[in-house]
Amino acid sequence: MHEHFTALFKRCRGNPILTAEQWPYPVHAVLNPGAALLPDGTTLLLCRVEDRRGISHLTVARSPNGIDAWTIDSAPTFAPDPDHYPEEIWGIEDPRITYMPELEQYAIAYTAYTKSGPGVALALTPDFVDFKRVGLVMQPSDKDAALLPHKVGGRFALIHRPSTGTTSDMWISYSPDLQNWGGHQLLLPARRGAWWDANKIGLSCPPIETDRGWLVLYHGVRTTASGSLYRLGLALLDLENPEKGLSRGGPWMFGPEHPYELMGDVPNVVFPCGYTLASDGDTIHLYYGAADTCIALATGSVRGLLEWLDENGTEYIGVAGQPAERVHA
Ligand code: BMA
Repeated sequence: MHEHFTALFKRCRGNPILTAEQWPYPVHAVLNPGAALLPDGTTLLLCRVEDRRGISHLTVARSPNGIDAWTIDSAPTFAPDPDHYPEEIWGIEDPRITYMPELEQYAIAYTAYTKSGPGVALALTPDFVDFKRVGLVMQPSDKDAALLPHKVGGRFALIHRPSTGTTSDMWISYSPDLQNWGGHQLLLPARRGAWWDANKIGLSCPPIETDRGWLVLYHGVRTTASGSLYRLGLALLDLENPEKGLSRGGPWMFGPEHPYELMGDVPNVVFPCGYTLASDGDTIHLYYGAADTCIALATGSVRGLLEWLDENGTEYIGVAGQPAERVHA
């Protein structure tokens, strides 16, 4: 198992690559960044920044190689606006970025921390300078959302993670206009019992489009006597109909191991919200929050992930919409 960890994703030697100390203004922690590779080759991270009140905003960091030499915006790039969007009263968190060719804009799905708990909000931007909010699209409790880059059956598709109290599973919903959402279907249920991904899972970075299907990295939360363990798993969804699951990994494939992942505000957390794909079409740079304190990078490959899933995946039974109990005992 351990071999697979190191073979699948290789941590950057410079980890953590971004910390609060590097910020141009006083902040408490930087974590859980969304990522985009801009047309000029610049890697852009939209970092969640927690201030010294506990409220989060988003700030852009840019690097020519995606590893170091980061230039960080000198003030919050995208800040909560509770006067106009009351759902952002307690901050905005954990952005996932999807470039939408049809809109010629980047769509950002983020958590709006409302007085009733976390909900999913959307915003659009052509350049990460001007942002236009769509508003709250999924009411609390819901989070861990990303848009697919193309319409499915003529509608936009959003993966998200509503919580029912007893279980937190991944769902997919559809919209003609990004504002009105329906057609809700269970996409990937949390497992049960002793599993590493029992009871609570959520999308990590936006799904990765491959010729074999949508490669989905998700986090599983194991509740223990001394807190939660956040680890990563893999699933593959049909390209044409993402509701159809093709394969799901048994074991987790990446988990907290290094000191910066094991110690911090929330120990034992690796939490990716973004990746970039290199021009070879295969190399993945996965950006993740470590222990809710700093930002780290690990590098993997699409081919490697698919091969791992061939070895470690099980065909997953049925199509979304079935009760979780019947899909995974
Ligand atoms: C989740 C989110 C993430 C966070 C993680 C670990 O529920 O709040 O922002 O990184 O918990 O604390």
